[in-house]
Amino acid sequence: MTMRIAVIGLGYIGLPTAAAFAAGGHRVLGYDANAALRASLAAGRVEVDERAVREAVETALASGRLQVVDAVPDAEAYVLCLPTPTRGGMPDLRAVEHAAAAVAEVAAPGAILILESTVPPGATERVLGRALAARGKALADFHVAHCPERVIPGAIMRELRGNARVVGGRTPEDGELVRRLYASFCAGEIAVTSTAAAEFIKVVENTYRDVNIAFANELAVVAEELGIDVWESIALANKHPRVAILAPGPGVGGHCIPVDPHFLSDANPFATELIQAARRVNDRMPHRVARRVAELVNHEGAKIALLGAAYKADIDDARESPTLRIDALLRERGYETAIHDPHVARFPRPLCALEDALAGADALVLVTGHAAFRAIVPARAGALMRGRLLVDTRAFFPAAAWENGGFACCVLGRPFRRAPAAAEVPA
Ligand code: SAJ
Repeated sequence: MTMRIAVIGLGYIGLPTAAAFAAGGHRVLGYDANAALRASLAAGRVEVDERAVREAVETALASGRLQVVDAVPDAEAYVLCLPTPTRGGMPDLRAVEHAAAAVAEVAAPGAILILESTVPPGATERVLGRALAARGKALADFHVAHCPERVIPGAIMRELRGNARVVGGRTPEDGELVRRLYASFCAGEIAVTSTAAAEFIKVVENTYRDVNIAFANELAVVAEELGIDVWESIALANKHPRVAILAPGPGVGGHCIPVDPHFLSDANPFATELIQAARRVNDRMPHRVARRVAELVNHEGAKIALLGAAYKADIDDARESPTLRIDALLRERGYETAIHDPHVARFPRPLCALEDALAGADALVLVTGHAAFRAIVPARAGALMRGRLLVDTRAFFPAAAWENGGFACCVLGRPFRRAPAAAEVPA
C-alpha cells in the first residue's frame, strides 16, 4: 500500500523518517513550524551534519516523493515527530499539543494518526483525543498509534531501516495498520502492543541506559578510591556472559537519556527511588570533573581548555552537553575557560580553534571523545600550554604517550599518580 503521509516536525527524527517513507514508495508531505527550515529544505538545502541523513533527504526531495509544504496538509496518515523536553523537571508537551491541534483541524475521520515523540505513558491518546474533541471530532473515528523512534545520532539511517520497533495501537487493528506502514522501510521486527505499553517501553529503554551509566559512574568513583582501574575492571567484568556495564564519563547529555527517566519518576515519585538516584549520580559527574580540576590547578588566573562541546563523540549535537555544565562550574570557581569542538557550530558559549584553546592553558580536559582528537600530539599541545595536565574524563587518550610528552594524566576512574617529571603548574 502506498499512502499520502504528512510528517509534522522536520527535526533530527522527522526529516530522516520522511525520507525513509519516501524511499518506501509513499508520497510524503513534510511540514515544520520553522519557516526558515521549510524554505531551506524546499530549495533543496539540507543542513544536516550526518551524511547518510543528508543524502537520504536530498534523494527524497530530488525524486519529488518528499515535498516540503507551508501548512499541515490533508493526508491519509500523519506522523508527529516533535521534541518533548522537560521544563522544571516536568515533561513539556507543548510542541506535541500544538502539532496535534493543527492535525486535528485538517484530518478527516479514517486517517491514521501516529505520534513518534517520546511522551509519558498515557499521553498519546490523551493529547490526540483532546485535540480532536476540541474540533468536534472523536478519537475512535481515527486510527491511532504511538510508534517511538529508537535511532542513535551518528547512525540514524542505518538504525531507522534496521532496528526492531514497537508500535502501540489504540486498538489491535490500528497497531497492525501502522505496523504494515512502517514495514515499508523498516526491515527490523515490528512488534504490536497498546499505546500505553509502547510509551512505557520507550522511556524504559532510555531509563535503563541512564541507570546502567550511573552504575558505571558510581563504580568509577569507588574504583578511584580503591586504587583500581575501572575501565579495565568493567571490560573484564563484561566478559561474563550475563554482565554488560556501560562506560563512565563526565555526565549524561543529549535530549533523551537525561530527560526520559523523569517521565517515569513523575508517574510515581515514591516507587522510583533507583531511577531518581541514577539521575542524581549522573548529574553530579560534571561537578566531579570540575572538583578534580580545582584540586589539581589552584593558582590565580588559571586557564582550562575543554575539548568537546557535543554531548557525545562524533556528532554535532550539544544539547544537555556535560561540557556546558563543567564550563559553568569552572567559571564559577574563577577559571578562564576555552572550548574547542570540530563538529559543533551552535553552542551557548563561545567556541575557538584548538590552538587558541590550548594557548597558555594550565590544563586540558577531554570531555567528548571525538575521533578527530586522536590527531592531537602531546608534545605539540604541551608546547602551546602553560601547564602540563591532562584530565581525561573518558579514558580516551593513551596515557603513556601523554606522560612521555611530559603530562600528568588524571583519568576518570583510574587512580591518579602524578608523573614525577610532570608539573601542571609552572614554577
Ligand atoms: N554515555 C556514557 N556512557 C556510556 C554511554 C553513553 O556516559 O556508556 C553518555 C554519552 O556520552 C551521552 C549520553 O550518555 O552524553 C547519551 O548518549 P547515548 O549514546 O547513550 O544515547 P543518545 O541520547 O544519543 O540516544 C539514546 C538511545 N537510546 C538507547 O540506547 C536506549 C537511542 O536509541 C534513542 O533513540 C535516543 O536516546 C532517543 O532519541 O530516545
